[in-house]
Amino acid sequence: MRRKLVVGNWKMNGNRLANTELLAGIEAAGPFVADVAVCAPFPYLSEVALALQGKRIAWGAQDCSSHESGAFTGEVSAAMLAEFACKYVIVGHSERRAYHAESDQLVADKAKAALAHHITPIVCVGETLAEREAGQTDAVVKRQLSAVIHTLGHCIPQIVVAYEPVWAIGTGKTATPEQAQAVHAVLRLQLRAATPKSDDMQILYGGSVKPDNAATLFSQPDIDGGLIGGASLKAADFAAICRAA
Ligand code: G2H
Repeated sequence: MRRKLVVGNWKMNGNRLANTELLAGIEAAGPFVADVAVCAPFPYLSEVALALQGKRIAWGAQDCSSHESGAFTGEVSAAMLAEFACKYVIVGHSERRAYHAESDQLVADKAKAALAHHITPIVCVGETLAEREAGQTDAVVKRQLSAVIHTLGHCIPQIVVAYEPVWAIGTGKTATPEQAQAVHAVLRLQLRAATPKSDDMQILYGGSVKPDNAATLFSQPDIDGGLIGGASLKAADFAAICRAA
C-alpha cells in the first residue's frame, strides 16, 4: 500500500513573514494522514528548516545542480541542500525545461546528484498542449522518464515521479481524473519494466490541483498525491488538499 504524498511547490513566491505565517497555518491544520512537504526558494530553506524541525512536515528545494561543486555561478548543489536537511528536490519541472532549456539528460543527472546526497528527487514529466493534440502524450512522458531510468539504474525506486501536463499548470485547467490516471498508468507500466518495486513508487499529479478537485484526482488507482503550486500558497487551501489525500 503506497502512502499518499502532497508537496507544495512555492515557485518564486513568498517572503520571510508570509512564509512564517503559511507554515504556522499548515502546521495548525494538521496532522495529516498523508505525507506532506513544502519546496521553498533557496534563500528561505534555512528558516523553513528551523520552522519545521521536529514537525511532521518535510521540506525541500525546487531545483539543484547536476554538478557536485565548482565554477557554476548561481547554481546550488545537492550537497548544499543536504546541509539544510532537504528531504526532497524537484527536478525537471516544466518551467525549468521551458525557460532554462533543461534536457531530459540534464534532468536525469540532477536526479542522480540528489540521490548521491540522500535527497529524494521529485522528477517532473509532462506534455505540452501541442504534444497532447498531436497524440504524443505517452511518447513524450515515456521519453522523459526513460532518461531517468537509464541514468539511475537500480536506484530508480528511490525517486518520486510527478506527472504535470504543461497545459494544466497554473492555467486553471486540470486534467480530468481519467486523463491523469491514463498517463499515470503508462508511467507505472514503464517503471514496472525497470524495477520490481514499481508498485511501491509514488507518482504525483500536478497542474491546477485545488481543494475541490483534489479528492477525485487522488482517488485514482495510480495517483499517489499531488505537486501543488498556486494552491500551496494559502494555508487553508493547502491543508484542504492535504486532507483530501
Ligand atoms: C504545476 C503546479 C505545481 P499549479 O506547476 O508544480 O502548479 O498547481 O499552480 O498548476
